[in-house]
Amino acid sequence: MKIEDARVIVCSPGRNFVTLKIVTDEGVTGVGDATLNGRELAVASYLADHVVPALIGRDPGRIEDTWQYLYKGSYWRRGPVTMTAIAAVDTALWDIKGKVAGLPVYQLLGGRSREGVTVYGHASAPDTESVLTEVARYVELGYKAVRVQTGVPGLQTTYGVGRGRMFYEPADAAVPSEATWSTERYLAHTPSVFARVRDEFGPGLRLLHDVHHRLTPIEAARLGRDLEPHRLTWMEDPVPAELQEGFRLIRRHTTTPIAVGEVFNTVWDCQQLITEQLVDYIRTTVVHAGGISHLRRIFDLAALYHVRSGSHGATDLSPVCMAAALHLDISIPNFGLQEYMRHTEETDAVFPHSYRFEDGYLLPSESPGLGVDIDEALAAEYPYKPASLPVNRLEDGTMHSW
Ligand code: KDG
Ligand code: MG
Repeated sequence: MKIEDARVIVCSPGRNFVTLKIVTDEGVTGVGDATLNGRELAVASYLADHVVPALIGRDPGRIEDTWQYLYKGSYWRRGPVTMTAIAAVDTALWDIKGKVAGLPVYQLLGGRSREGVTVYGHASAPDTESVLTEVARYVELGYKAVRVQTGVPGLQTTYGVGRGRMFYEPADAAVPSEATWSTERYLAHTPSVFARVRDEFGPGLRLLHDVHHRLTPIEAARLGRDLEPHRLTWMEDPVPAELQEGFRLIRRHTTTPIAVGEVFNTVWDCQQLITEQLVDYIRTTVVHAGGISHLRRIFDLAALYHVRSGSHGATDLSPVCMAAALHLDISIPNFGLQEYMRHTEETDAVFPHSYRFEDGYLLPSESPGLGVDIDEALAAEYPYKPASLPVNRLEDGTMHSW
């Protein structure tokens, strides 16, 4: 079998997505997500201009060899654009391998290690009282874990607070919109939200919170300590993680578990965090960390150090990524949680899939391969729309991490 064609499909059904579809000479096809929020066209060009020509004529069964060819062969290693492009190829080749074998991909990864993939949803609202209604909505749907984000008094907008129920989309303008941030206001407010939510919903519900890279290590240590009585499952991205040793300082002061990794691309980005046990959950994803092959390597390293998976699953990761993530999640021994933000109806229509939500779990498809596809004719009805993630400034105008 040989790769005969590979198409890069850019579309915007509800938001922008980049998808790679690989076609073999025997008519078997595979799909991979290549979406990098706000930088979609860079990956589309990387694939179309530099990767696709080298794929034609290759054996689609050689997944590892193709991964190494694209990683070592580019000379310029790592980075989100390169690793997202490699991820798309890797994911599509696993899809093809599953279809050729007549098995869902999780069977090729060792089979089930659990009955379902526990997911967490996003409850967000402008204030504490209204977020209680949103948490209740998820509990009613059967969710066992809920991420809680609220507005911060004195700030007009805050990361993670959606405009509509059960939907959140931060990439909102061609040129980045600007938000204002105050660490002081945030730290004064957030512990009281979790006190109220824990009080209302009791000890059984798993609660999570995303700090979105906005604190310094000592500020994060203080937040972690203030949140300890409310028993969070994790505090996510407390600080920007380029300085991995900075997590030692957070660890010294708090037992609130830490989850990091949605912006990481390789095992090298999380090596110190994992091997020094500075985090509890590693949140790298199929689409941004080199596909199923490389993400499994990261999770295997994590398993040696009692670190569990907690893959990113926001709406900018397409149903193709979610389908792939579920095959990995169900098979690995050290699964923790999977983020699950529901896609819009338009997105779901363009990416027909057979994974399903049931009582707080997502269940991977039983179809051969990944169990997801792209309807190319429908995708063509939703052309790309420039959209960037916002930027963030402190109240005095200083640029800050968003
Ligand atoms: O593209 C960026 C979003 O996916 C990110 O802001 C969402 O932090 C996020 C999360 O945890 O889902
Ligand atoms: Mg996050």
